[in-house]
Amino acid sequence: MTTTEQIPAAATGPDVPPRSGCRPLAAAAGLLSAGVALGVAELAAGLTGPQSSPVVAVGDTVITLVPEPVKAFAIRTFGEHDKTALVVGTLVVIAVHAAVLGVLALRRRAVGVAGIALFGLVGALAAVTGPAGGPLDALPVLVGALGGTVALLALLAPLTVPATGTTDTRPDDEAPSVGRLRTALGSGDRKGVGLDRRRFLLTSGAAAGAAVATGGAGRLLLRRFDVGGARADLVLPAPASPAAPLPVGADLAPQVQGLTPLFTPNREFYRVDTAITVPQIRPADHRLTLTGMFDSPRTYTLDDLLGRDDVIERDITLTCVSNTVGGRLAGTARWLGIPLGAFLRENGIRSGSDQLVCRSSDGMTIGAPTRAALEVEDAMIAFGMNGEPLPVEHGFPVRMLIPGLYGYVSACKWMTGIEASTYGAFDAYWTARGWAAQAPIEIASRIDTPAPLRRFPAGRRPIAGVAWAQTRGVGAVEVRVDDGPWVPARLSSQVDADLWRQWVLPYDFAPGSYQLTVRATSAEGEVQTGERAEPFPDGSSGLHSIRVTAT
Ligand SMILES: Nc1nc2c(c(=O)[nH]1)N[C@H]1C(S)=C(S)[C@@H](COP(=O)(O)O)O[C@H]1N2
Ligand SMILES: [Mo]
Repeated sequence: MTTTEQIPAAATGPDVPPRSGCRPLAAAAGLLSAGVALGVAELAAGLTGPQSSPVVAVGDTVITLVPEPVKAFAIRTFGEHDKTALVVGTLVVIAVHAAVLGVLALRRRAVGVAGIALFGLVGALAAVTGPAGGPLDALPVLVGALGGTVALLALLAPLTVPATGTTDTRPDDEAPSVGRLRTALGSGDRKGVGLDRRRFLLTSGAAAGAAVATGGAGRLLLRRFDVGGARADLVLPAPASPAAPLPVGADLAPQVQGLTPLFTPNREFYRVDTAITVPQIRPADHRLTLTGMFDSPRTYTLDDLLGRDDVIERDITLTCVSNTVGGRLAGTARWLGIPLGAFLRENGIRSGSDQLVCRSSDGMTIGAPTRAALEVEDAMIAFGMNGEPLPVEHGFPVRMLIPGLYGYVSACKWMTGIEASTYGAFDAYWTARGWAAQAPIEIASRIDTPAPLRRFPAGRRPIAGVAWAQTRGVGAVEVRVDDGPWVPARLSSQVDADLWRQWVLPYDFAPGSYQLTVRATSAEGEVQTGERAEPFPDGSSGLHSIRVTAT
């Protein structure tokens, strides 16, 4: 081998056959480059907004594109953590690709650069076409891709320094020069290329530092989009029509350990939505715009809504269509807002409209039946939840609620628009994905205590839980032990037909194993069906049944 063969290799790098022992380091170089890319992108997103952060943008697109069964599986498996799982999944995919790209780029730099460019393009496309995306949102991904490319090339360079051997054993601290390497080293395992381990470590340290610093700075910058402070400063109006006082015995939870309380604290309230980053709407910037089949549609500011003289306070149990039998995707709160029906009539809603397309700032569309919006008592546009402004995760500053309908066809969060439309004219987000266009909440009941598969000492203990049949009301709850008769449980006092009711049945457990099953009957006499159905496409059904053991 002559020196003239080696020098062009030094200039181009990629065409030098690298030592196979370098592969793990090249994979690490890929990973670090991805870190730099994400960090730099996060920093840029600090300027353009959270929706343009690449992992968020890609995740948003994944949510939009994945088939419903996969989404249902994610909600079933990860519950409230479905989006964390998605972000982690996206990061794992990026990491694996980055490591592979690093190894490929060891031989051919062009492959690495092309790979990153491809990733950048996909990310940019995702950001721009995302639900809240604009052209500017491509910037962070593209800047990040550039940063990643620079990092990758810098990290791979010390893995393929042109030499007649390796530089592993190079004793001094000076940066190597091609000439010195060629002369100083002779013990390499491969001719033509060497490894400068020290320079690789230094460059790696710099890359890791850059990733952490840019990512951290981006995170800090992104905080300025948070509306937590503005939310805390918001003063809610007093209701012209307060919630009815609770009857005695409305909440049995203080007496029964493990029983779900009547009201769900805000921070424990279930959350289901497609938003990876929670939309942050400043109260001063919020507008609720009416469009479509109205005679006199208007745009409202938040102050317009808060300042109305028909503010109501109502207790409503909200339920998700994705709730499985015995599941926890249901919660009760005291909501503050304005009556939806009156609001729609005031704006001259036309009789031809059978669907309200509610739009949120993150591009979600929730299609609610106009008739229910007009006729269901206590349907509302809410801005308060359990005595506070809506938590940001629950739709701050404004959301919709229609008792008796699953959240995906009624409870639009971060609501910025209501279009009076028809089912014929528009398929809302979930309908376009195969979920039923209209979906009243099924009668449901759940055993909270004892917990499934629990072992406990024999003796008397309560079997207890909750049941709901919004707008109809729960009339009765019965429990069956093994194949025994249905035994009526004691119910908490009914607060409102739109609220769940707790039920309790004290039972003497002799030592042994038991199958406990619960069923509810609505106040109208409809008995909860034992026929099992999955949530898709219009809500689960079937009886909650658990096995426990007394010892
Ligand atoms: N903007 C927006 N609103 C939304 C959703 C969403 O994904 N985006 N999900 C709906 C669904 S499926 C349900 S069950 C309820 C849940 O409301 P919560 O998270 O406050 O419990 O919000 C509804 N409103
Ligand atoms: Mo839902």
